[in-house]
Amino acid sequence: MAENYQWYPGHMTKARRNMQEDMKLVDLVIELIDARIPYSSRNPDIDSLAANKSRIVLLNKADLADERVNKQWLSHFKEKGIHALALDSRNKSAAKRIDPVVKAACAEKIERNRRRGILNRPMRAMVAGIPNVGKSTFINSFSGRSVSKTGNKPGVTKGKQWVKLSNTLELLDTPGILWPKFEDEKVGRNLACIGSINDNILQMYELSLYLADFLLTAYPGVLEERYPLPENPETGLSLSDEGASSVIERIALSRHCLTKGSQPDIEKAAAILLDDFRSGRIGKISMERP
Ligand SMILES: Nc1nc2c(ncn2[C@@H]2O[C@H](COP(=O)(O)OP(=O)(O)OP(=O)(O)O)[C@@H](O)[C@H]2O)c(=O)[nH]1
Ligand SMILES: [Mg+2]
Repeated sequence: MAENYQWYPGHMTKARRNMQEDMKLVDLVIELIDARIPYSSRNPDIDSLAANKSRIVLLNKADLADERVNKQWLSHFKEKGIHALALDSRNKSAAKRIDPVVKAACAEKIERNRRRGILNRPMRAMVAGIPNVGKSTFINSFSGRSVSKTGNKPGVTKGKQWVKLSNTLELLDTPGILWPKFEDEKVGRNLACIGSINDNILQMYELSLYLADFLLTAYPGVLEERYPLPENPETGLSLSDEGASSVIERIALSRHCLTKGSQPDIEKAAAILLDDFRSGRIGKISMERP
């Protein structure tokens, strides 16, 4: 499970080495990023690791992101000459939509092979992305069988396994795990908001304030819709007029979460807000725009 990932320098070195080894075997890299935070969930090192390879970017978990913003990201990547697709990986028929994108991304390589007289050699691809982004889910949907366990398991086969998907494509059955970029504090926070890095109880309240702040500004009205509350009788202010900390307090009140001393249980409320956001119950929301 993604929750078990701890990115110590040693792990990062190992992940990088694995990635470099696997990279030698493939023609195409299918890079999964999270549609809600395409910037924060993308590891820029992939650009040098996958230099000279055909590339596809998949905006995964697009079902949880803002459709309008998904479109903006797709045109952003298109402008940069990168083949991209927005996707809900759990949906098997949607996963098939990448077939023509693969052909387009590999067109040059296929043509080069043809000129050298190499015909019908399938393109070899690997799936890469940070933990929990949906790599295993995608591989299973795309291949139509259960080749890759969702979650993490020790004791995998030493030899590389290939899954033949069609006459034109073979997939490495072990996904490449990319390390997140934590250097920027905001990136770390965004990754934590979508649940792709450890929740630390102490930091959870702080994180919920960050998320509430973002939602109040970028998606006015969604919090009121999810946590209906009359205006504050003391101040006469509505939820959106009050700051993030009072949002959390009022979520606690609306969910009847009280501490033993009858105070709003803000830790519980913080967990509720984060959980509701991660599972899409607050709505389709994108935290980053191109
Ligand atoms: N809503 C939604 N959930 C998804 C999608 N793709 C994957 N998930 C869910 O995201 C979670 C993680 O998916 P995995 O496929 O295990 O992710 P992974 O990248 O293989 O994770 P690691 O093996 O830990 O690196 C699972 O609960 C999936 O059901 C998607 O497109 N939409
Ligand atoms: Mg996996």
